[in-house]
Amino acid sequence: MTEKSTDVTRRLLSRRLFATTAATAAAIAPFAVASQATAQSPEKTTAKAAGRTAGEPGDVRRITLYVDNLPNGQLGYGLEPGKPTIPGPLIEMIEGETLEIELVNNADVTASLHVHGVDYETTSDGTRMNSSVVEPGDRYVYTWRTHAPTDRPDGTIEPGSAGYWHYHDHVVGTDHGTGGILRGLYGPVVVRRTGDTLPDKTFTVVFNDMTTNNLTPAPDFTAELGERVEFVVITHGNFFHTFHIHGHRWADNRTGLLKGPQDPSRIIDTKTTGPAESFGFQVIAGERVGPGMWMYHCHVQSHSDMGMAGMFTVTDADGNVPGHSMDDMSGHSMDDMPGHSMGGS
Ligand SMILES: [Cu+2]
Repeated sequence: MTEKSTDVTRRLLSRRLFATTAATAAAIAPFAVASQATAQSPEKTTAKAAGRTAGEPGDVRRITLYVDNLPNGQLGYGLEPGKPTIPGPLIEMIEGETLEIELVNNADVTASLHVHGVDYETTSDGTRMNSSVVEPGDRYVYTWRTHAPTDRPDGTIEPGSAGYWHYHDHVVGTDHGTGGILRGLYGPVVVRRTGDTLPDKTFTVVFNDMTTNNLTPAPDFTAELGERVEFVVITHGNFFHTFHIHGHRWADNRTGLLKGPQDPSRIIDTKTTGPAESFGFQVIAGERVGPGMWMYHCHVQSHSDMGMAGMFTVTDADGNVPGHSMDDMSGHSMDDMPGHSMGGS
């Protein structure tokens, strides 16, 4: 038995033990808020068939986001009242779009919404200092704007908004939202550029102190061989981490994809990330390596040993992984995660 398989076996065992002893109420898959243009592709497609790209930006959109208490003292954002998730919903935009987010605070503490990467005025920065926090029972509208790259008069280029970003509370516990982030008030934002390649599915991994998505061990994700899978990786808390995924690699640039065979972007399978940093990339599940149970984990050894490790399971077309039973593939959290069930969405 190789060292790797020994390790996987041990992980599966400890995972099963954990499943029987710990409550994982917060392990709920976030819903995505697709941009209008993104949402126009109705049927599920695979990368093999599709090559879908982000369309033109839509008009101003308005969504409602709820803050709710979760069991065990945790907090979450959700698209429906009483259905918070950790991480919060994936919010997608296309450069040029404006999003108005009405935050409804159903929790028992003052909360807010602070975003990274997009354009907003001080009235939308989610701080007590700028009176943009929401008392329990109240609601407040935050406005996020995005723009495409433009030429400045001085000949330089103003960058566009496209990127892998995130949002979080900025008021629970301290005026920096330290308590809100710790308890689960964070989520992913993806701003795409018109023409960007769209994924079949997106998974969000948030290293938050010594948890992953406020879970220990880390949640599991499943895709089918050949699916275009997007990972959004965010870090919060007090530690630096090193994200690593087995069997897959990506380009260390805005999209994680190469623009051509001569694109000089460095290809990596490991990236060190500190508090409030975020990045993302796309892979073809199992490309050149096939179906399997591919670990993803923090590569700071003490961190992975303490549970910052989960499974990226790539199944064949029948939903199976050669050499593993269905029982092996059922991590504790996957059972609780709609949309992350075996066989994909
Ligand atoms: Cu770490």
